[in-house]
Amino acid sequence: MDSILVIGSNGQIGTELIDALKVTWPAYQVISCDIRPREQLKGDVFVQADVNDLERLKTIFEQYRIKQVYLLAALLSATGETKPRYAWDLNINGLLNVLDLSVAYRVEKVFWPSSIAVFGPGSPKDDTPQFGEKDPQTVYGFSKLAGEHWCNYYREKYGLDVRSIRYPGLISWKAAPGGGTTDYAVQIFHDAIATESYQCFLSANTRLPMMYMDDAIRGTIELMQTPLEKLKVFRLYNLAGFSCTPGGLAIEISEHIPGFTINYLENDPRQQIADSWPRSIDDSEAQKDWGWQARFDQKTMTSDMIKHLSLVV
Ligand code: AKB
Repeated sequence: MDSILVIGSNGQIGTELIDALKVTWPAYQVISCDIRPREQLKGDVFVQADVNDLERLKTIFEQYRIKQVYLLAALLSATGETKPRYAWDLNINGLLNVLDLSVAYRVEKVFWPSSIAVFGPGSPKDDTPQFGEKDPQTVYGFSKLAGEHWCNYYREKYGLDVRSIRYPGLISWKAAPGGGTTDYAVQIFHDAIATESYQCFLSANTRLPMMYMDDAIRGTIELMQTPLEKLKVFRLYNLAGFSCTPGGLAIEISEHIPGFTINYLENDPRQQIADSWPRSIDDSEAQKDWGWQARFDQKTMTSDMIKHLSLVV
């Protein structure tokens, strides 16, 4: 049976993407794959594997007829700084393993997420464009930038159809993010509902690009469905949702939880990472090429997060 393989399926994106893949491609079997044991069965089959273990991955590509791969396993910006060598190994060697196997087993399409972390202090801070200066300051950021080049290399050299989105910070209620600089924008909701207070590791005015998970999943599926001839930007796109600050988000949350209070930690190492990133993203290339348009802004995202989390917390 033709299959879709999702590597890193237990994570923040995988948890939600699998359902969307099943709806979009009902004739395909969806195989969830993670280094951690299965949490709950998402997709049709679960296989445990480390993306760095080429031999193990190979057995999966041999066993199933894989037509699409979504490689979501990665170490994010904050954790990456505490384990730089491992972050590089996972983010780059894992990608190369998947690209090689995808060529060898004639996979039709590969999705690999990049990030706003490819930008740095030399990039324009506002409406950061698709092209132009990129001087990432973190291992995560420069592994994503190197990964973009590798994806392009496999496209050019082997004709592999690899597509990619530079995600902003992703906000979701179904699964927690792990080890990112933008994670505050998820934790703030959990703490607001549980304790009506939050201690933020970024300063009140740190503006960063964010996106609600519903938009991120829809954008990913739309990109993967778009006919190749429409994708002019070598299949790799900036994507914007909205931008927000911890202070602004706290005010928005107070409209739903009037007693909510926030205070700010000083000298957290994640502040420096956030300060090196864009404040907002220009996604006009995605708009032009495949009609991308975000649906959620800060207000609608906040209402939706609080509605869902109030039911589960
Ligand atoms: C992180 O904060 O590291 C990620 C990202 C922006 O890629 N959420």
